[in-house]
Amino acid sequence: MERNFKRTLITTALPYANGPVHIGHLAGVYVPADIYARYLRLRGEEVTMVGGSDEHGVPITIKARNEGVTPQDIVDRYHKIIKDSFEELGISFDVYSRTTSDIHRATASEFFSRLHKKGEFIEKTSMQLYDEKANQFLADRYVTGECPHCHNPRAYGDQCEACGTSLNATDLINPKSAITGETPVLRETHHWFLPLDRWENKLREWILEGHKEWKTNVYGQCKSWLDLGLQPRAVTRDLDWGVPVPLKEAEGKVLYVWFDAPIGYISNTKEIYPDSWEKWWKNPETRIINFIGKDNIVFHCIVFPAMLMAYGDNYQLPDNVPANEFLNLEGDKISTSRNWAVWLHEYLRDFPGKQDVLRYVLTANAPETKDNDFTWRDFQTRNNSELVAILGNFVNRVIVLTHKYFEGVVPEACDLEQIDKDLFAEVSAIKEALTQNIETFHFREALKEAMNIARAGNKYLQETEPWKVAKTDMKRVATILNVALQICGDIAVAFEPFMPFMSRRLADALHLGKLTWNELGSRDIVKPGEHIETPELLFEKIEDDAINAQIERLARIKRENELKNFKPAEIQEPTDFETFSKLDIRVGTVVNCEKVKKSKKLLRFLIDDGIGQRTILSGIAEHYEPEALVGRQVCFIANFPPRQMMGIESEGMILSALNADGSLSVIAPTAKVVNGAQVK
Ligand code: B3M
Ligand code: ZN
Repeated sequence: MERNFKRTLITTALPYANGPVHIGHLAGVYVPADIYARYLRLRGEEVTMVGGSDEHGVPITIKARNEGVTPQDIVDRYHKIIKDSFEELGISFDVYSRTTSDIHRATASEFFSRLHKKGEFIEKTSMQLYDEKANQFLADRYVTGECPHCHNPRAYGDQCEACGTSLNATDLINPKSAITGETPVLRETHHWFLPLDRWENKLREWILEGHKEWKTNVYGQCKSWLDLGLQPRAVTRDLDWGVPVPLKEAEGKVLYVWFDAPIGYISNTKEIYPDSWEKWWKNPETRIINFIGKDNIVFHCIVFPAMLMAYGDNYQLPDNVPANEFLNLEGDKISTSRNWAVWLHEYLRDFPGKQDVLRYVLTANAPETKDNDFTWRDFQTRNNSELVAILGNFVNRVIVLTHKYFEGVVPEACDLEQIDKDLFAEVSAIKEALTQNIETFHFREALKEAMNIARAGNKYLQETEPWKVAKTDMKRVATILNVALQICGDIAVAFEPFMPFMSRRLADALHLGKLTWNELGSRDIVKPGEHIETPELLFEKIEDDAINAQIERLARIKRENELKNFKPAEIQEPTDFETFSKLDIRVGTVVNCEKVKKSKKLLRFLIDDGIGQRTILSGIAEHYEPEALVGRQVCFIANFPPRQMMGIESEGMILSALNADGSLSVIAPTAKVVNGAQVK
């Protein structure tokens, strides 16, 4: 493959250290970036992957305030969780740092100073929202209110999540402070703005003319931003958490988090290469790739490039920004605040040793071209019927056969037959497609191709049937198993970027040293004469219990959210006591209760109402076991005319309360009363 660059710098979006990372982050950014980095390393290319935690910004200060701790406490806590869990998942950062590091503060500060000296900012005094009770200016997530575009009542001061529009806090209708809930007032303040409009033509040319090869979602978003026309953007904030603005007249102000965060990519590079970092940033022979999620496109394709151009000094712009769409969870948008997520550190705890399974499923389902859905059932199916049944099964069969016929020693191949040559040809074709897909950031397709190697291997065993040939021709068996073992070697290489743990175990069992992409498809990866270890099974079946526990956890969270977000219905039209008293509500004891045949909802009650017994049907079968209600008192309307349901006459109606999650709970007196007592 021809290269017009010498090295690749891979950057990964810096996750906010206000919570752990979840599968949405992984599928969108870190798993694809890691696949790409590992692939380039297998090719022997010079590559660096940088990452780190984004430790500034309003969400962190809000979280600290809510918990009564300092922002530093918050970022220390989450930085550690994030860093450790990435490491355990095998995300192979060359550096994973943080934006509260000294080197970052110094780098961001210098960046601002130079732009300031060069006259790259404009200064504006404007009216900003101010919380008089908290004594502070409010920007970004410190303000909520109604979106002026779609009228979502819960838009934030930097963005409306319902319609995706980026906002200024002063755009919100009926703004409220997120700190005190008060209505803020307008107060004058002074800020520095980066006039993006100055860079509009250059950005147009660079992206719209120069990067037509970018993913359509990325190109399209850039085009619509550019077509709307760029405006100056404030790069400073009135806040006490962040990188201080390095100007005397800017006391109490910090850099806007989106100004300092992307500079983090530079600081992190400096951290590992204090003396040679510039060759990664200022040398046109270096290619920079930004892995991000779709909500960060504008900052990486418009704002940060404008900052780099304004800085000058030969800073290179990204060569590609393969942003992904979003991953949903069981049909709903992943949300940190609603706890609707599969958290990486919890996954690692609940599924120890199964890093590769998650990496596999997230890649197989990667939201590369559209939003996609993660479900636990799909996770289980992909493990059981792909990893176990296709991949694991093939490798296991080959190794077991090698032990059975050759005491575990790799046999020599004799003359190859057509079927053997066909298999090698097939693997070569797969390698080409696999390589092509990785090179163009189509990792899902790439993974499918890698899986095709295992499929081809299984087919080969089925067709050559070495267990039958063993009765007559051991030389042929030797060849077949030699060939099949080469395919196992191919699997170790091809899957290394996707499932590095499995790959290493397999490579160790086959006595392969350092893997290289070059050997993929060759006929002598696995050397005759080597003794093959029997590895533990590469993958094991995931049982229903483990999956059900996860599904139940999500169901519980959903219920909790419904309760939290419950909004009582509007109060009905006024009525009067006379109308109320026409309803004869009474208490009775349940003498018998059973399900109505052929009905999902109905229970049939026999109620002792003090006068006699009456039958009442009630639609609560989904919420109660009938036996559990026998002997309990309930309230019912006694003077409804009888009515037929499912061929049974119902004489009244049992009263229940409708809960936020749709469940029904029968109404009962708090102490036992006589049957027939009236409810007043
Ligand atoms: N922390 C936003 C995010 O996590 C932001 C990314 C910064 S990348 C320089 O989505
Ligand atoms: Zn909106």
